[in-house]
Amino acid sequence: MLNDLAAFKALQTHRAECENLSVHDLLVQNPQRLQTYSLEIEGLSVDFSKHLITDQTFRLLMDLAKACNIEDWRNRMFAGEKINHTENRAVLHTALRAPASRPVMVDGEDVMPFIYQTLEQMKSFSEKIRSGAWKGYTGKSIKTVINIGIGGSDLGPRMVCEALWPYCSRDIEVKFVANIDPADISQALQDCNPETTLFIIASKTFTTQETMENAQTAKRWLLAHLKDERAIARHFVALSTNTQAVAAFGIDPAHMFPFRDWVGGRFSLWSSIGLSICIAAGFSRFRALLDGAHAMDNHFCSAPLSANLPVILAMLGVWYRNFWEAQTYAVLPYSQNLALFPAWLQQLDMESNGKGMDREGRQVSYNTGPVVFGSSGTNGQHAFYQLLHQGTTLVPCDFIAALESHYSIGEQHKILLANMKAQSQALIQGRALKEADGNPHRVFPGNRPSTTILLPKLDPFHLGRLLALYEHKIFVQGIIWNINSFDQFGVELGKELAIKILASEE
Ligand code: G6Q
Repeated sequence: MLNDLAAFKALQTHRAECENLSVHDLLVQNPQRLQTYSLEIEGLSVDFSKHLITDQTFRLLMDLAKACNIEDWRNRMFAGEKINHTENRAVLHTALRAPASRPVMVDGEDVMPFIYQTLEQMKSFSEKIRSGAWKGYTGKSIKTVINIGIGGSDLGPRMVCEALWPYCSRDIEVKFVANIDPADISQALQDCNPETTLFIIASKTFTTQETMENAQTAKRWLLAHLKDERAIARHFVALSTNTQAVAAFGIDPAHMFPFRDWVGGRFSLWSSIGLSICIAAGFSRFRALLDGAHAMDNHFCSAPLSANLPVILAMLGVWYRNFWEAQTYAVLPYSQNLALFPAWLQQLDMESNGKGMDREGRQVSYNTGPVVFGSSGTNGQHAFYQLLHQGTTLVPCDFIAALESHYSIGEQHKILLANMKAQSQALIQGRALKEADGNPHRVFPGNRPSTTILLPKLDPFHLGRLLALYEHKIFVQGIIWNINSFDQFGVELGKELAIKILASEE
């Protein structure tokens, strides 16, 4: 097991030596520290100088990464090996953003032609919707698009559409319905005109209870107004792996945008699940998002471990989770357009690494994934940051911001960035009793770690890189913890019980 490895034990011994480490002192004493512990890769800069680490810690963390064969596992994932062993599936969201020229084989088939054929289908359809060439049943162009999906079929595209808002068409409104609460679909339909509304039914399995129920409601709503089954073909499309179920629902498989079982739900925004992004922001923006993610894939595959961003972020997370017993981790984007990023990341991280069995089916004897939470800054500062600064729990934080704003109105962006800098500084430097005028309530313990990630601008390319950075970080942690990050059996029991409860109430 992980905690039997010599590299793990060396970190345990080293941890005891870090008890009195003051990172603020290290920062003051060593002006080179920021340079040593930051990386800039084509404009994306990551500052990890405010972590509870020394050169020795960093070396030992990299030794652990090596001992866990990160590079080997990474290569196996990219090559299409079935590393999701509990479901006997490959894990190939990376192929969705790769160039067409390099074959990726799954079960003897090169999947790249299929990927590019689907991208072509998405391009052509989204362009027709955006130009108004696609007509609804009564001959009118589409004005509202409603994506009905949940979990991975919702959070990714919803977050990206919000993040790329400045790039999105103002002529077409794109909405998202996920919840089985009738309020969700009812409110989404409230002001829609059935003649100009398109429904995207996004479901990998096409059996998910919430999505199917909401899709049926949408179909009834449409037919109640347009009174002809033939209208469905002009107002419904499906994003799925399940052709049979799509046809059974009444959607022509010609209007289905396929993907394959080697795309996990929480990694699916790069697949046809991204159709709403193509419609909202345009296909070229979606392509730029894929290209950004691919650039991060290349970095992850080629950079040595000690200069590899996903590996560094992952190992810092392991340091706190396994050696400092940190239960939680906060993600704090200083960007209104990234307001949904914490919810997306929460699923990505907690569904991937919230596991207690190792790959061999043994109960682990060490911590795995943390509780992930967060919200956009500066809003969070006025809400839960109190605990980050003075609470009794260590919460490592990630601050994320774009250096350039899309908006030059007022002084807001400058103030936003100043606040972010101030927070990471306050967390690490703290305030001693003397500086707090002897008032213990105004003391900040300090020594609270954070990473700062800066993008040049929140554009599709850099957003793609940021998302892939976190995907690979979580992958690396799953390998260290020897768990399968790609299944999600933990969501099943509740689903089964809900069906039984429903049946018993009928
Ligand atoms: C993600 C999960 C889960 C999934 C939803 C929706 O990795 O598997 O969030 O995306 O349960 O599933 P469908 O797309 O099959 O409706």
